[in-house]
Amino acid sequence: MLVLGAGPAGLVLGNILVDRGIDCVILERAERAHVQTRARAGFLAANTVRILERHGLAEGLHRHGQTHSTCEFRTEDGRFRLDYSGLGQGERHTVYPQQDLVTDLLTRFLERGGQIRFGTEAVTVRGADSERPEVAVREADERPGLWRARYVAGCDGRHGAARRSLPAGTVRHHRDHGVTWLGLLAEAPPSLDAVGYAVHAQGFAGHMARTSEITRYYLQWERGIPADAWSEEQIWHELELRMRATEYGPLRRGPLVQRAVVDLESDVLEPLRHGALFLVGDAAGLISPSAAKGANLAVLEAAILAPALVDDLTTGNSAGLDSYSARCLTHIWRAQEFSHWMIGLLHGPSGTDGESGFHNSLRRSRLTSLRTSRSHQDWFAEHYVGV
Ligand code: RFL
Repeated sequence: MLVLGAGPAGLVLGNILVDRGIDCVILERAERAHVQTRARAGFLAANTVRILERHGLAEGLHRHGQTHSTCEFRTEDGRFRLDYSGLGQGERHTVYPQQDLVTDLLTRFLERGGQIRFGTEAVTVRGADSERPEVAVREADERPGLWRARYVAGCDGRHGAARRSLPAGTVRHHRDHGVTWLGLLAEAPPSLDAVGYAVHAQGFAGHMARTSEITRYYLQWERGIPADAWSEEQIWHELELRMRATEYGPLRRGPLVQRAVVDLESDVLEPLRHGALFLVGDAAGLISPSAAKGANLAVLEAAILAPALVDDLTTGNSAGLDSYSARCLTHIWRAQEFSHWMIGLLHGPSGTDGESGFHNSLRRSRLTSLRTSRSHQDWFAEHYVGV
C-alpha cells in the first residue's frame, strides 16, 4: 500500500493499516521537521477524538489538549455566547495544534513499524485502472524513482500528485467565496475563553485559542494584498477595532509569528475513487477554514478508507472500497453546506452575492435567529462540532 502525504489523512490511514498488519509506505515531499512544525488547524471535533482513541492515537491530545465548548459572536447588535456542550448533541471540541497531532501520529506510525520516505515527491500516479498502479517520484537526491503497490491513497493535499493524475471526466465542483482572510498566529495567551467571531462593517475578525501561549487570529483581508503589507501595530489596532475591544476588553498582544493569506475557496472532487487510486483529506475536497472542518474530514475519511482496504487486502471483500466515495461525499457535502452557511454568517457581501443592504440584513437576521432560537442553536451546535 502506498500513501502519498504525511498530513493528518495520510498518517491516520497509515497508522490503522500498519496496526492491522498491512504493509504500507508513506511518501512525503517535505522534510520531517517541516511536517512537524506546520501550524494550521487546532479544533478537533468529538468524533475525530473518538476515532483517534479507537486506534490508540489520542494519548497526546488527552494529555496536552484542552476541551472547548463556547463561542462568542460580537456584532453591531451586541454580543452573545453559545455554550454548545449544552446544545445539539452536547459535544465539545478538543483544542490541540495540528502540528502536535501530526507529530504524535508520525511517532506512533514509526513505532508500529511503518515506513516513511521524507523528501520524496510523488510526481504522477500511473495505471490506476490496473492491479499494479505505480507512482513516479522525485527522490530526496533529485533522482527519479518508481514505486508500485496494489493501492495508492492520495493524501497529498490540493496541489498533490493524486489530483494531477486523475482521469478525464473527474468532476471538480469549485467555489471561490470571494472572501480572503489573513491568518495570524500570535505568541500571546488567548484574549477570551471562547472562540470569538466579530462581525464588523470593516470586515470579519476571529479569535481562536491554540495553547495557553499561542492564539490564532483571523482578519478579513483585501484580496491581492500581501500578508506583510501591514505593521504589527496596524494589525492589532484593526483586530481590536473589529472585536470591539473598547466595549468588551482589550486583546492580549504578542509578536505575530505567522501570517498567511487564505482565499476562502471550496472544492469537492467526484468520485473519490479511480480504480486503485483513492482521494483522501484535502485531496478529496478543500473546505474553507470558516468552520474548522478540514482536518476533521481528513481523519474521518482515512478512518472510513482504512478498514475497507484491510477487508479487501485480507479477505478479498471489496464492498467497503466500492462504497468509499459515496460514504465520504455525504459527510463532505454536509460539512461544505455548514461551512458555506458560516461564511454567509460572518461576512459582508462578496462577488455576485448582490446588493449589500439586502445581504447585510439577511446576515443580521441570521445572527438574531441564532441568538434567540433554541432550535436554531441546537442545529448550529450539532453541525459546528460534528463532522
Ligand atoms: P495536508 O495536511 O495538507 O497534508 C498533505 C501532505 O502531503 C504532502 N505532499 C506531498 N507528498 C508527496 N508528494 C507530493 N506531490 C505531495 N504534495 C503534497 C504535504 O507536504 C503534506 O505533508 O492534508 P490532509 O492530510 O488532507 O489534512 C488536511 C488539513 O491539513 C487541512 O484540512 C486543515 O489544516 C484545514 N484547517 C483546519 N481544519 C480543521 O479541521 N480545524 C481547524 O481549526 C483548521 N484551521 C485549517 C485551519 C487550514 C488553514 N490553512 C492553512 C488553509 C487554519 C488554516 C489557516
